[in-house]
Amino acid sequence: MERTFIILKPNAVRRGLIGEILKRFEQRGIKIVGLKFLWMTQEQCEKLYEPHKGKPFYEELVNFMMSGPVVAMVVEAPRVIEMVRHIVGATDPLKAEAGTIRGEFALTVTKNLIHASDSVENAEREMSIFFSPEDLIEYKLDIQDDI
Ligand code: IDP
Ligand code: MG
Repeated sequence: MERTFIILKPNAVRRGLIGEILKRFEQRGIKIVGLKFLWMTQEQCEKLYEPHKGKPFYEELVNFMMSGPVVAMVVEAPRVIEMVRHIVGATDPLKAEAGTIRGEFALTVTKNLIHASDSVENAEREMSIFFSPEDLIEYKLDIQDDI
């Protein structure tokens, strides 16, 4: 079993796409173990995007991510890191496959709607910025034996 970290970016919230996006994870059988609605602080945002510091798009990205509230979540499933990246689609919406979240709803790289961790190490690091261990809930999904 594996966990990953997801953020629905401020434009996903402003565009009323929270339900549409969460539905895609739920219907796939992915279990939500942590969920928060929050407005990122500068400190949280800089920690999250620390690996991108110094890149040309860094300032724009940080400002955008703090432009409104976001939905942060931790989800659990077998091979979930790769699975979620697949559901999300390529970073550039132009290259994101049809049927992916970015491939269906996003237009530009900066405003590509959603963040998802790309490795076990980054998932651990990123979720710890927003969730403490006691925020993550252990329970059994009704569908768990059928997926
Ligand atoms: P990812 O979100 O698909 O993992 P990363 O390469 O980790 O993509 O980049 C983090 C975020 O930075 C992207 O989701 C996107 O919003 C933004 N970003 C990445 N590359 C560019 C770029 O070339 N121009 C503008 N924004 C970018
Ligand atoms: Mg990334």
